Amino acid sequence: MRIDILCLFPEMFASPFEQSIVKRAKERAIIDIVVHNIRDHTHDKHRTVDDYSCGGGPGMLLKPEPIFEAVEAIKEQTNPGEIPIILLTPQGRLFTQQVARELASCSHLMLVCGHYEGVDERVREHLATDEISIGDYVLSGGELAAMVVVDAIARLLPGALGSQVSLNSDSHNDGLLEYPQYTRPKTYRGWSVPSVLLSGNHGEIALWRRREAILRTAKQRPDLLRKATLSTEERKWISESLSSQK
Ligand code: 6GU
Repeated sequence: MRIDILCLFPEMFASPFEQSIVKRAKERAIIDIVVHNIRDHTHDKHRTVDDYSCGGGPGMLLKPEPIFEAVEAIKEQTNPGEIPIILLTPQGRLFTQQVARELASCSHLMLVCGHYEGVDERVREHLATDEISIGDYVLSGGELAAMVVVDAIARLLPGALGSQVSLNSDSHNDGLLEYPQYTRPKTYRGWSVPSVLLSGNHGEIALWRRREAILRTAKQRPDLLRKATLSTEERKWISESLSSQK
């Protein structure tokens, strides 16, 4: 998979893409990440990328021309087919594990990082094919969001992780948060690992984990439960646990 990132601060990407899973995916040629500076596609002496908002108001906007030209230059170098062009902006659709899976199936993506007060609307209307936000808060630029998106995609690509098993048990994979996990020692500062996990009874362990994942999701993220598929028995666990807390 190839990901082109268009931004104003390419240096920001150096360290995050040189560690851990993204680094390994690059080394194994599973992913090719190319970072471009939008400023390289300006033509004036001051390499201007921003301008005032028409109609007045505070803050500067990213001008359309360097962004259009940067995208077109990349398209010319690579396969001319349809490439998703994703604008990273707080106004986008929410990035979730589902969206990460969807993007991980593409062979080529472009991520355009917004900045300042925003981006000229014509980039949204006539260039971007998708708009993504990583959550309901405002970052000073799209670069950190692009790192989040690339990381979440990279670990889904076949061969990027040590084992595919670790993907299946991830939080959010089945719409639930992950169950609690423990390693050794069996007792640490008087806090013991739940005995079921040391029982060797795989049926009991799976049941305990499922129940804990459901109860944890009910407590921390009740919004996720609406979409999860639960049995009548599992729904009962939730109502029992809620009534025992009262
Ligand atoms: Cl993609 N960009 C910015 N600037 N802020 C954000 C965001 C993106 N997602 C959440 N907040």
